[in-house]
Amino acid sequence: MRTQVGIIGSGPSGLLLARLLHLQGIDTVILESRSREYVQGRIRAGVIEQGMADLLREAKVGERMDREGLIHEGINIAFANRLERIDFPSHTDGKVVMVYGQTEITHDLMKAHIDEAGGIVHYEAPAVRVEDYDTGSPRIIYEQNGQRKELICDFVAGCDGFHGVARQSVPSDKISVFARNYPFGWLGILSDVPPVREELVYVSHECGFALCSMRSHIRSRYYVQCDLDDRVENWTDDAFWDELRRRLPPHVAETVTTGPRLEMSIAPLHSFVAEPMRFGRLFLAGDAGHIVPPTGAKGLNLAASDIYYLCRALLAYYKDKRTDLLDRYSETALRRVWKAIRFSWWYTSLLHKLDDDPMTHRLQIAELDYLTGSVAGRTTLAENYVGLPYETFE
Ligand code: FAS
Ligand code: PHB
Repeated sequence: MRTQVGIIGSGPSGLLLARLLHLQGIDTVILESRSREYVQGRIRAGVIEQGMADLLREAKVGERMDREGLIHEGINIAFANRLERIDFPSHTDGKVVMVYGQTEITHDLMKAHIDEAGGIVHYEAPAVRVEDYDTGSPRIIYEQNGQRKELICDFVAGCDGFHGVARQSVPSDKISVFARNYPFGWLGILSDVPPVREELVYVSHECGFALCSMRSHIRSRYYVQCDLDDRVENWTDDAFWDELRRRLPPHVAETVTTGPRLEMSIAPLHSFVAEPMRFGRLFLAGDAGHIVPPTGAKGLNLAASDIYYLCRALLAYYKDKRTDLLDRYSETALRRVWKAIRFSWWYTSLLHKLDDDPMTHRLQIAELDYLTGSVAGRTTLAENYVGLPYETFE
């Protein structure tokens, strides 16, 4: 089988790239190891930067997001029994974020690209490796129905996430990796209860981090920092709600509406970057190239900026036989990635319980007191959270 752009992975990166290329008449085939139902059922990100919202609109899949998504003009930070709000528009020339679950984005992309446009996605067809990516005809070796097959392409987009095979198809001496693992995870609950506040609440507490988020006005997403060796089985719903309220300021805790879990899971926190993100005709995008702790709500949004650059580079090649944007993809994508990696690391280190030394938490409190009490502090928080600008790439 042959196509113009072979894509490994049908998460947000792969689906968005396929959709954008399809709208420009470029043929793609997506190979996805899991079933469509499995991919559709994943509960992940919740906050979208303006750049990603605009890209979804460009992909003509923004209609339900604009109808059902929640515009948020700020976040709250709780510390030392205080609740301090960071306003976005007044510190970023009017920028805001959108709360709209990754699950919904995946649904909208699948509906548009597969169901309505007939885009080719082979589910339960895991890629095994990418070969000949330094030639004009790279090949994706994959398995389907117990048979080994190959997809010959002009280009391969490795959109197969942190555990994918695209990055692993590159010899280790051709790729540099930078990694930092955090000694804690996030225990998350999804529940059909109204959120405790209309905007997100990030919590720094001596017992650990917490986050109050939502998917709608009647569906909430909460997280508490937990040990890496903790297990969902260790937690009853009541135990979760008690721990969340313990970490919130009392005047906020008393307004929490509790309810049964729809889902409960534990996610580890990592920072990871692979350099470069381009190897001949193989390009990495999204989690295949980088991972951030979810504290800064950057993971999904970095996938979007990668796809913004990669799509434009591929279109410049097919429309005008230009290779300059292909050559600039990795450097341009990584410049934005590293700034988000830095912010996510810094924001994670600021809000989480890092050790048992009381001095550590007091220094965190002092930094939060300074940041929320200073125009410069509120500006740096706001401009990073709403998302740093995409580079001009044309
Ligand atoms: P994805 O991992 O979403 O998709 C990769 C796809 O490739 C998957 O469908 C996988 O099945 C497939 N695949 C893997 N190997 C393959 C192979 N060999 N062959 C074919 N297909 C293969 N980000 C936020 O901004 N906020 C959050 O709160 C947040 N929470 C998260 C919680 C968890 C548990 C995880 C894992 C991530 C979270 N993220 C969050 C980050 C997440 O949203 C990612 O940034 C986003 O899914 C990136 O999308 P993709 O790059 O498409 O990768
Ligand atoms: C979420 O709603 O899942 C969410 C929101 C903000 C974050 C992380 C997760 O920083």
